[in-house]
Amino acid sequence: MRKFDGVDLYNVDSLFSDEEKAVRELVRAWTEDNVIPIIEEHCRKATFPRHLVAQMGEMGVLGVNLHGYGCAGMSNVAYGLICQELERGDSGIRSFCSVQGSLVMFPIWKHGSEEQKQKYLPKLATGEFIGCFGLTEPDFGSNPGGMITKAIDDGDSYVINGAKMWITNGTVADVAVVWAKLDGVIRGFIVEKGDPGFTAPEMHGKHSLRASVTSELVFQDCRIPKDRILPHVHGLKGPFSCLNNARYGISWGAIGSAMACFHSAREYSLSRIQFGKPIASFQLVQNKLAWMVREITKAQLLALQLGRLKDAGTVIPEQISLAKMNNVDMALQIAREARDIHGANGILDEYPVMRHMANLESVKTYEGTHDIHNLIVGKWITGIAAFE
Ligand code: TGC
Ligand code: FAD
Repeated sequence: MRKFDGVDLYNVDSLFSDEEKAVRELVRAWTEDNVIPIIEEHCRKATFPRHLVAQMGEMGVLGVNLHGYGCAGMSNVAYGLICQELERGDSGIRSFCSVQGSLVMFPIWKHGSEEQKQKYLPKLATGEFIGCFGLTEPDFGSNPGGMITKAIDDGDSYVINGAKMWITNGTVADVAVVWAKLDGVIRGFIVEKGDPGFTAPEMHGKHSLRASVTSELVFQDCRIPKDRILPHVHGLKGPFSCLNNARYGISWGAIGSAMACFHSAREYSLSRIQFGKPIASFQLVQNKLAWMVREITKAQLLALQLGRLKDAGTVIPEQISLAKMNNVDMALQIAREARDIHGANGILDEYPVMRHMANLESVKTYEGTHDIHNLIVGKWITGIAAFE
């Protein structure tokens, strides 16, 4: 198979800065050399390639769009391109980076005390610490405002009781940013591995994101010191402020999955001979490939404009919802068409398409399901919240 060299019919490259292109090339080469050769084996065994964490830290991609505390302070577009390249390898690797940077480092950076920032951010940036983000509960997924995990004020400690589910990185995390109600108001707490009353058993049996750790977080009279509350945020806008960043990254990451599936389908169609000709010479196959490039191109321009709005500080959550919903849907459809072009071979793990397809089923659901994002945009259009 020819080496992947991007998908860029519209010269979108000309819209990136030199720094943005340089970081994309760095991460593209790293993914090619370090993720793609090993990822199928990790998926087969359902193991997370943990040794990659320090390498990601060394490249500076963890919390790359944050300033200070050992973070690279690059643009949101650069962060998006990093997500794209990581997810071309595997959604689980991009998930790791999203959770660490957008869901753990961001809330500490934005809502934490100076002491919390000094203590956690440099180690999270290098990958010495791994983080996870606990919002979803067994009975509260799309509706996190109903959460029952609760903290009570007990002298010099907070005591947390409850459970979180579907938490990326949970079992391997050193630091968990956990959302719980204190006196009925949602607050963020930093729970550390080894805190009394805290366990994080791994969830098994996933057909999707197999190279990513997914866990429960269980709090049974979990006692943490008072200085572990995030002091500067109250209410649901705390976790949602983090989700804005992670959903933004996903809108780019999905393009990476789509590119991987398109690339594999194009190469396969050029080499697979049926009826005496490469299948790429048949009009119906070309129609599918042309449709893929059409959709990838639209997704690239959508993500780029979203990134520029985010860099300008004018982005609104509804714009992020539209891009997350569109680009993940686009990638999932491309994965399915790419599988079709590979014929029976498409179901083998010799090719990346089925893995991307299965991963994207999770990506469609997490960080707000496709339909929840539809409803967020629907509310922006009509002024009516149709969630309840
Ligand atoms: P609602 O009444 O609309 O809002 C409550 C408060 O939050 C504020 N807010 C936001 N703030 C910042 N950014 C946003 N995007 C915000 N959206 C809402 C809002 O202004 C309000 O503030 P205030 O001051 O008035 O209190 O909330 P609701 O309970 O009606 O919920 C609406 C809904 C359904 C859209 C929301 O709950 C939702 O987005 N649900 C989806 C849940 C979700 O995305 N969960 C993700 C879990 S984390 C995850 O999946 C990680 S995957 C990691 C990986 O591996 O990559
Ligand atoms: P539900 O909310 O039960 O939804 C089920 C279906 O009902 C969906 O189709 C949904 O769109 C639909 N639905 C729900 N409400 C409405 C409505 N009002 N109107 C119309 N349709 C509706 N969470 C974390 O906190 N941290 C993590 O790190 C994390 N990582 C994850 C990793 C993986 C691999 C997965 C699969 C999930 C992860 N999640 C995480 C959880 C994820 O955010 C939730 O799964 C997601 O928010 C949806 O919640 P749910 O699964 O409970 O589905």
